[in-house]
Amino acid sequence: RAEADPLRPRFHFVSPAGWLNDPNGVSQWNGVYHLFYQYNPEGAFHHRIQWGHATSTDLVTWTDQPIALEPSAGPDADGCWSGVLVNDGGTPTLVYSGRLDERELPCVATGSADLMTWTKVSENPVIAAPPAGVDITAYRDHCVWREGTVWRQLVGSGIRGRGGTAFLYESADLRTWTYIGPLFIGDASQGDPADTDWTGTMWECVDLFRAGEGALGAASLGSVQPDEDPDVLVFSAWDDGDTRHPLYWTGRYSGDTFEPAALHRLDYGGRFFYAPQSFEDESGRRIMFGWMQEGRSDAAMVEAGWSGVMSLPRVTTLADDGTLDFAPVPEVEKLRRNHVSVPGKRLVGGGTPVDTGVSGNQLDLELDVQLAPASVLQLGVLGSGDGAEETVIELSCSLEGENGILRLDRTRSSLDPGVDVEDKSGAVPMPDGRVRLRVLVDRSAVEIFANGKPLTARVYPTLGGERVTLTVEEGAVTLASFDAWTMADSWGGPRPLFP
Ligand code: DQQ
Repeated sequence: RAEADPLRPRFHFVSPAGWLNDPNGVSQWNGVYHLFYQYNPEGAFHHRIQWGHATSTDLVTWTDQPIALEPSAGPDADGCWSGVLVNDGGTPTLVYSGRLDERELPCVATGSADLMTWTKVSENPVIAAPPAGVDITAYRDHCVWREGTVWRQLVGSGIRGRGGTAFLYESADLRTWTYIGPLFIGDASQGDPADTDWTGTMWECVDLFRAGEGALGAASLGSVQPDEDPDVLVFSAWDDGDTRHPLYWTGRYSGDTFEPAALHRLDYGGRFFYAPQSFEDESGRRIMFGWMQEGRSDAAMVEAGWSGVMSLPRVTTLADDGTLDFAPVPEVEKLRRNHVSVPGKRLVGGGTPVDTGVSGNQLDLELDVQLAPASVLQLGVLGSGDGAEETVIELSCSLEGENGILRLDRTRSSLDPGVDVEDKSGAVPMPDGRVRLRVLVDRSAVEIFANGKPLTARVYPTLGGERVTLTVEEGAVTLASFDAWTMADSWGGPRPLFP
């Protein structure tokens, strides 16, 4: 079952067995990139979560390492949930959520110099209880940074009847923490759970960093002047209903609070790029990973034997309008093979698909297009010859020709009636109708970037289609360039799946 699975991605990171969810402890340490992740090797379901671990020198090929953290008698007996890695004066240190009896508390483990063996500290849990007297919805996940001579920590949470929040703490040694207060409290009464930017009743996986040139890291947080680049508070909006999507506030972190300026959607795929975590690498880039969860039933996951895909690492930069832009790290281009360049042309509406001559189920596509006002361009991928299945990426330009919408239409992406095919879409700036579109297709994983705005999702084609088509549904589109590559497997072949 393992190697033949046509839906298992080949150049995205997937776990060697069972279940994967959030990226954890993402970092670069003495030149080596470390990716830890929420892992259940026992099967493709979320249970008694451990920390899987993989390393890389190029963010493209990964080497599996021994399990970093496993539940043991004590505060993490029921799971080692999400957390981060920090450098405590040369000692690699993990701060994570220990789960016991359906609640989570902050725990710490220290690592060997090579980050391969981890020892839980005797002080665990390092915070004995959530803040007293606050009616919380949940309490877990961590953002930890050095500020001057102290450590600061955010723990994701929510206050019942009000909204999501992050509690701020301070410590001299990562073992004893003083509660400061909520950094900022969202307002769950604004909007409702159906909104793609509803802030939820709990914030999972909070991640605070400085945006902008040089991607200043957490070390300099708190030292900003009012006119400088914004700080960014990323969180995964959660609710005990269905709400699961990543959002971010831009604003100013100063003193003990965060003054929000604007709220943004982080990825238009919503739950398909969930629980993102970022770090600043040794070259000063801010790199983010997210969990591309499945869009199929629990039973289908168990049957497949694996679940969850890690997104490609993304470089996060600050756009001129104060929002974040994203692009896959350039290292990914190492996997490109068989370059095909589709000749530039002007395409006019009529809705007839043009075969591009490009095909494959592991692809990197780069298009530079200009849409006339009110035009609609569709790029079909993973299309079967008979057209029965196709995943459609659509760009539409507004009447004024400066803004538009990126949409992913999955209604024909799969003949399997049991998979998620909900429409995904979001706004994209399109100055002069111009769009630089990047699409990475890796079997069931699709990552789309339109002028830096990402839309990530999963698709489950059943017919093995590989066709790539272009269709101008309305108006006129100039195809300035269209480059396509086949993407090699990062494991030199299919990623084996261990039972
Ligand atoms: N996943 C972890 C939690 C986190 C959630 C558990 C987000 O720590 O809140 O596996 O997907």
